[in-house]
This record gives sequence, structure tokens and C-alpha cells, in this order.
Amino acid sequence: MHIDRIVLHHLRMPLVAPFETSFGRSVEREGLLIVVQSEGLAGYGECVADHDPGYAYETSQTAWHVLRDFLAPAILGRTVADAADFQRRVARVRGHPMAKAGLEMALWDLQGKREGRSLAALLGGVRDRVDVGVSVGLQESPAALVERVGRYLEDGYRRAKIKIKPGRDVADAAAVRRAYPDLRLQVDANSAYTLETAAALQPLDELGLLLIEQPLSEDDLWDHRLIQERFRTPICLDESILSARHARQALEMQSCRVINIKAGRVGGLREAVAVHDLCRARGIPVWCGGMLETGVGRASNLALASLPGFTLPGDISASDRYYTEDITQERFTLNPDSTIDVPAAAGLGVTLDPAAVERYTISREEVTG
Ligand code: NPG
Repeated sequence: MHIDRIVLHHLRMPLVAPFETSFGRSVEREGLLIVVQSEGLAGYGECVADHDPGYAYETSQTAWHVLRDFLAPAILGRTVADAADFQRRVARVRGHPMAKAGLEMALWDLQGKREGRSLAALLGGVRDRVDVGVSVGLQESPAALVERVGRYLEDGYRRAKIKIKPGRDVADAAAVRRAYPDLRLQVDANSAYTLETAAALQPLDELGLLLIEQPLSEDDLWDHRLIQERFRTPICLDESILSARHARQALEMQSCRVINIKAGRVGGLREAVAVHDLCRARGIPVWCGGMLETGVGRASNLALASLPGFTLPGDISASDRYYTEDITQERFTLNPDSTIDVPAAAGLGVTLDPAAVERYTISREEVTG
């Protein structure tokens, strides 16, 4: 693929409802749309770095800088064979996985369009619809949370994840469990606890949760092992797993029994597939995390989640759970069995809505090399 042109769009989109986690409350979502032109085709990528470094150190501004000044110039005007070739060319850029993943996604989209194959087919997907759930932010009170979860159940979701933080954990989860005894329920702490404060989470072990996600710091594999020893409920790692190597080490250390895979967090779809393959070989269930993506990133997540090892429902909700208007013409909807269809058209299988892209773009730049 000869890379003819790369344009970055910094997007800011209003969320349908505020989303609160242990690291903050968002009313809008920032991200980057990356459009790569190659031999008459356009590939789209989404970089999931947000406005602030709450979830990870990358922000939309750091990703913009790294993409414009280092990653895009490494391929502009050159011929790139595929994602593996791209990763070799940018290997000297340390870190910045979300920036790398955004550009890699656009190359996958181009490859699929060239070959007339869907991204799911390129990655080795085996399903045409995937099990999904909904991620519910912190609410005013346990009662408000129960009501919010109830509305999502009415929408058809059969798995819910609730956000927790110190002081807003056991009572919240217990209230949801009381109201919905059979719900597939899991909790996500986004690194808000220490080994000491996590002692307060022990009663969660009686609630029949699918998993407890990322209680401790991202750089804390060992202490996660100590936590996992105390719980029957599987600990799931998200922020701690930045590569297949981390995944292997976490499993060998017994720091978790489940892994959340996000292509943005591990530097791209190629590495995400490597994490999947490793976990599958070891019998470790994985699921696809979400980062409030637009239709572009949502299409990518659906393709990834179609791989055989994704045996737990993903954080991939319908478009209307996030945005009133999306930047793609396609909107993803929930099927009655709490699944979403995997796009079947070539590449990501989505087309941009130029007027919507224009509306939500706060800055735009063509990379000149
Ligand atoms: O459905 O896309 C979704 C949201 C899932 O809770 C979710 N994502 O910590 O995993 C997370 C959280 C997140 C959202 C993280 C935005 C970072 C940015």
C-alpha cells in the first residue's frame, strides 16, 4: 500500500449522558480520526486517547503530537505491506500505544478494502454477531444505579458492568445484585484501590460477579496476584496489560484469571490478536473492552470480538448508548439476544458522514512529513 496522504481530525463529541468512573466524569468524548489515502482508497482509524490522562498517560494532544511528528512521517510517501510492517517501522517510538493503534487501524481498513475482505475475516473472526453488555458509570446513589441498570435491561442488555471506587463499591454492587439476582454482573475499579484499601472489597466475593476488573494500579502485577489469592471471583486486568508479553507474565504470576483486550491499550489490533491467541492457548477467557468509541472504533471492536477466544460479552453497546449522532453513516443496534452484528463489508465496513465529521472536528491537519 503506497501511503499518499494522512489527515488527522481532533474530534469532540457530546455523550448522550455523563459517564463517571473512579478517574472522573465526562460529558463529552475526545478522540482522533485518522484518514489515510492510498492508491485511490481511504482507510479510517480511531485513536481512543481522551482529553485528559485519567485512564492512561496518553491524551488526544499527546497522540496528535506523536502521530503528526513521528508515526505518520514514518510511512507517508512510502509503501507499507501490512500492520506488522507498520509496527516494525514505528518500533523506535517508545510507548504511545493508542496513537499507534489509531494509525494501524486505518491500515487494516485499507488492507481489507484492497482485498475485498472484512476486518473480521482478516483477523480470523469466527462469528457474525457478538455478545455485548453495557458499562454503567457511577450514579448518585445505589437506588439511582439500580434504576439506570434497569433501563439498560429494558433496552435488551443482558450483561452489565458497574464502575466502583472507594466508598462506592460493595453497597452499589449489592443493590444491583438484590434487584437483579440473575444478571451477568461485573465491576470495574479502574485502578482506584491499593492492596490495603482493597480489603473493603471482600464482600464482593459473595455477589456472584463475573469478574472484578483492575482493582489496583496499572503497574502492579504482583499485588494483583495477592488480591487474586484472596478472591474466588476472577480478577480481570485491563490497564495493566499493554502487550502480549505483559499478558503472559500476568498469567504466569497468576495475577488474573480473565483479560480485557482493547486494541488501543496494546498498540493495535495486531497485538490485540496476539493477546487473544496467548490467552486462548492457555484457556483464559477474554472480552473486548470499550472506550466510548465512535462508529469507526466500534466497527473495529466488533471485528476483534468475533475471534473465538472472546467468550465473555464485550463493552460494545449500541451507538445510541453513547452518541445521538455518530460520525459514521452506519449505526450499530442491539439484537434481541444482546448481540450486535459484526460488519461484513470490506475493511471496517463503515462509511463516514462528512457533515458529522465536520461538526465534531475541533482541528484538522494534513501531515506533510
Ligand atoms: O462501552 O465503550 C464503552 C465504555 C466501557 O467502561 C468502559 N470503558 O475503563 O474501560 C474503561 C472505560 C473507559 C472509557 C476507559 C473511556 C477510558 C475511556
